[in-house]
Amino acid sequence: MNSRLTGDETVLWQAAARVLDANWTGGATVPSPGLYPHQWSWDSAFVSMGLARHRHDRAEDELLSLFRGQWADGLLPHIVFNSRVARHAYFPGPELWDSDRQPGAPRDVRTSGLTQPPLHALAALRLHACAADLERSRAFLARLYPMLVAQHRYLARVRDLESTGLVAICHPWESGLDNSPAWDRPLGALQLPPTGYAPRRTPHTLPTGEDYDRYVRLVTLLRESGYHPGHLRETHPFAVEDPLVNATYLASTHALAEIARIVGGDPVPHREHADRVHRALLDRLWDRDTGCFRARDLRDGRLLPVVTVASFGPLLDPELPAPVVRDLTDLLLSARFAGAAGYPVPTCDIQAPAFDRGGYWRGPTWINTNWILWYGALAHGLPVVADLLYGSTLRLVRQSGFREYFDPFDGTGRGSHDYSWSAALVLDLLA
Ligand code: 2M8
Repeated sequence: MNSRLTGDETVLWQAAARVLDANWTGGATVPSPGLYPHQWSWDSAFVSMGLARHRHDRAEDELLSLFRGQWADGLLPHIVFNSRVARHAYFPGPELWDSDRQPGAPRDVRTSGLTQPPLHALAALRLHACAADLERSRAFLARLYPMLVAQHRYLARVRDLESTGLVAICHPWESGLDNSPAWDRPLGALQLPPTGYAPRRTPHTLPTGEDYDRYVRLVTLLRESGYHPGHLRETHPFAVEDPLVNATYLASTHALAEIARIVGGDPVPHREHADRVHRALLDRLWDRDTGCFRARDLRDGRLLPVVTVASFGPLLDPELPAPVVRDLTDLLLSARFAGAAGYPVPTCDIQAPAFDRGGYWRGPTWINTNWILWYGALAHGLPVVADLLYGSTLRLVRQSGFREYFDPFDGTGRGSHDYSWSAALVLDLLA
């Protein structure tokens, strides 16, 4: 624990550490014991950064445990299932994905067949930056490096659908912002046969049953194609270049270059690739007319209309030109995103018709997205913005605890209690 913490901060720290201890299953952390009883990909990246401040050994195990689920082509699945958890405990369970019938999937663990924002190299480097035992940490990085390289190679080979440098998501779950209003248009265009799935998820009012029919339909198409790259490229109906996903990809590509340097590998190809992703982000997703980044629907070539918190993701790009950073911060601090009475950035433009203050990823404020913006603001030398994000994010957990998400106007906690990344990122903020 940081010895300069005030009494109040120490209490917060200890409470956050208790959440992570309680959600530790022996080799990894569940996002929340009741609602999400398996291991999730970007959750583990966030959680590892908090664990690094509390139990460094566990932080490394967290990432290694996730990579047990990696497929032969490098795909790092968004869920690694715990076989000891009852079948009905989470929908959709392993049977939806059939990973055990895929030749490239691991044999000893069942997984999903989707990705999530690739923050893992960035997380691994952050673990190293606060390691007490540098020799041990270097050995950990050397072990993880080839797995990270394979993860990035998969993204570049299989998910760069139009050879632009950017990667595409093929399912809303891959964005991490599941029911974001940004996905309403491409999801609405999806042809739906009747399915037999009916989610029973009382703590959430959203996504709705109809959203789930569409989510399941997209997975069915992927599974039936054998998760084939050709299907993704040519026919899969949901293919979107998202600014937040690509910003995490870019930040992790930079981190990969640094990890390569530390472990005696060649950083140059990673640096060159980062440069390509940086240029593509600006060429393809920056919308000069509205002064923000937007997701691009590859199936009709158009930018998606709703501005969400993902539009600020490219603050993670260290080379973002100063005028672009200025436009983004102006929007971030405007009534559309920061008008929420001292609480941090909501998931959707408050003035958009789709904004819903209680609607999961359609309006509430989340700790992880605000952590990303805080991190990006610091890297761009914007201490005032970073301080605002820092203070308002901590205010949420002081007021409502480590909830999954929060009302952006009054900070009321929503969704699950004792949510791991909310606790972990508070540890990282306080460190
Ligand atoms: C939520 O996503 C899962 C599907 O992957 C779900 O709704 O059941 C999202 O908040 C996602 O970003 C997160 O990683 C996951 C586990 O916390 O839950």
